[in-house]
Amino acid sequence: MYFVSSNDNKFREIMELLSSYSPVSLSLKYKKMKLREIQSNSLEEVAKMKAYEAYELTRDKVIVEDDGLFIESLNDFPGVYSSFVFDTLGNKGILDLLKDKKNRKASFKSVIALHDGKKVLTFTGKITGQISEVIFESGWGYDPIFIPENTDIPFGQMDLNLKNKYSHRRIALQEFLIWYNNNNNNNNNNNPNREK
Ligand code: ITT
Repeated sequence: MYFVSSNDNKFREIMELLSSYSPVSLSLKYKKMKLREIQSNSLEEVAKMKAYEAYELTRDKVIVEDDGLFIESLNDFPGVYSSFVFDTLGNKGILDLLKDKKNRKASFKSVIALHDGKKVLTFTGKITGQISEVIFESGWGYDPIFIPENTDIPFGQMDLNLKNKYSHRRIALQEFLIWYNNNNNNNNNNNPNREK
């Protein structure tokens, strides 16, 4: 199965997760490519369209991912426009927009879409947190300004393992892996019902 994305960081996090989910034997190949993102107010729709395009390219089972950062006091901006806003305003632009806002609540959402050769399915992970007052030094994307709930450490200052404990991507991937395990039992060496 392929994972198609232009973002190496996503693949790194997904591989770290797969290595810690030992019951799942899934070999994931990375195809680096920027897929088209349609205009839609739904991450699910964007992810599905990415999955159709990725399948046309690979002609193999494929997963893709679409993410969005939703900031409460900005009426859920940047949301589905997160990629464009990151490339244009960046983290500094986001902090400027929040300059006078007391409410810094935000959520991060990941939608993983699978094309299994016949149909497209989506798996979602959502977490809540806060936008920081300052831009922390390390991390990619919005990681330097996003502090997940139940910790005061921004994503940008977490190692892969710790980020995966909190992350929207981990939740979506876990959903996908549950589906994958249930639907690939015949090929799974760890299936307890498998004939020895
Ligand atoms: P694709 O090629 O997979 O589309 P992308 O980087 O364009 O990669 P998205 O459109 O899914 O990714 O993501 C929207 C934005 O959110 C984009 O600027 C990402 O860098 C950022 N982002 C996504 N997941 C993130 C995470 O876990 N931490 C920080 N920023 C993240």
